[in-house]
This record gives sequence, C-alpha cells and structure tokens, in this order.
Amino acid sequence: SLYLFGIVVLAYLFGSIPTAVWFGQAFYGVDVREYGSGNAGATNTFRVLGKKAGIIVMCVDIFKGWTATNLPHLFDSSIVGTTDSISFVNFQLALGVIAVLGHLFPVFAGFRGGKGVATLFGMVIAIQPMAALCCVTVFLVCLIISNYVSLSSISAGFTFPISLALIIKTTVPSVMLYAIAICILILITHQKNIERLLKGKESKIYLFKKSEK
Ligand code: NKO
Repeated sequence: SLYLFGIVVLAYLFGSIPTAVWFGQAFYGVDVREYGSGNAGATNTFRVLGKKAGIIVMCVDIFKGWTATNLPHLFDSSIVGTTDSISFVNFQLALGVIAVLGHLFPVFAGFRGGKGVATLFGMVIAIQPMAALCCVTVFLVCLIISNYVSLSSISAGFTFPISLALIIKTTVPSVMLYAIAICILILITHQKNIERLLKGKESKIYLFKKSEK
C-alpha cells in the first residue's frame, strides 16, 4: 500500500542523513570526504576531526539504523499490514537494509556516503541484541589487538551469521540469509581497505591515544 511505500521512503531518508559530512561541515567547516580515507563514516571523522567528533557521528549513525529498523513499531498494524511476527521481522530487516543503502548512497550528500557499518550495527541491535553483543565484542577485541577499524568491521560482519548459527537459535530463517548478505555487503564496501590491509598500507586507529583535537 501507499503507507508501506511511505515507510520504505522514510527508512531510506533516515539512512541518508550524512552525519559525518554535516557534522564536519557544521562544526569544523570541513568535508571529511576530502581527507583521510575519503569515507563519510565515524572512523574517518575520528581520523580527521578527532575522538569526540568520531564518537558523536558513530552514535548518530547507529541510531539511524536502529530507528529505521523499528519504524514499523511506530505505526498501527493495519498500516504495517501484518500481525504475523515472521513477516513483521522480514519487514524490519528490509527497512534496515534500505536505511543502510541510504547511508551508502545518501540523497542529501551527492550519493557519496559511508560503508554502513554503524548503521548495520544499529539494525542488528534492533533485530537480535545477543548477536549485536557478539559482534561488538569481536569488533573491540580485534580493534584493540590490530588497531585496524576496517579489519574489525569485517570480523564483526562475519560474527553476525556465525553467532546466529552457534549461539542463537533463530526462529526466522530469513534473519540468517540477511546476516550472510550483510557480511558480504561489508566485504564489498571494504574492498579498498582489504587491498590496503594486504599491502600493509591501511592506517591504524589508536582508541586510547589522546587526540589533540
Ligand atoms: O575510513 O575506510 P575507513 O578506515 O567508519 O573506515 C572503515 C570502517 C568504516 O566504518 C565506520 C563505522 C565504524 C563504526 C563503529 C561502530 C562500532 C560498533 C560495533 C561494530 C559492530 C559491527 C557489526 C556489523 C554488523 C553485522 O570500517
């Protein structure tokens, strides 16, 4: 129906909010896409503008994914068109991915966005909090050991389907399909990072080093 289409558009618009670009332009007069990795994400904001800016962008980007995925809860079941929990979760999964596509190709920033990691994480929190906990644990351990955010994002991406299979007995099979697709999506958005990692040229991020900014 028209309502469903409206919710889908809303999810895309939410994902499209280019937090890194707008935050940098508003408070530092800088488009972070012109520096560092050129990515409009939390990591590059951290790299270019410092720890505080990076953490704020990360939080907003996570919130975008969480909000888009929870949009159906805001509407009446007659609008969402189902009371069946499986199709409800399927709709939520679709909305999460649509928000991530908005983050990757934001209408508000010339369709040059980020890599979708934080927004995907927000989606996973909304769909399967236990899996999200597994992902963030692997992410942090990997980051503390390697100091590569990209490698940590990729590892966390793999953790999503693996944690579903090993720890969580999911009743909705499509969650597993989405988890595998998300894992592949992270590999695709990190192709340049993978090349740099293999050449030993990826830039490191030190979480606990004092940033001057
Ligand atoms: O600039 O190319 P870059 O080095 O910036 O950036 C690479 C980086 C891009 O992603 C980001 C977002 C980082 C957000 C960190 C959020 C941490 C929360 C835990 C992550 C769990 C991930 C789960 C993935 C969903 C399955 O990679």
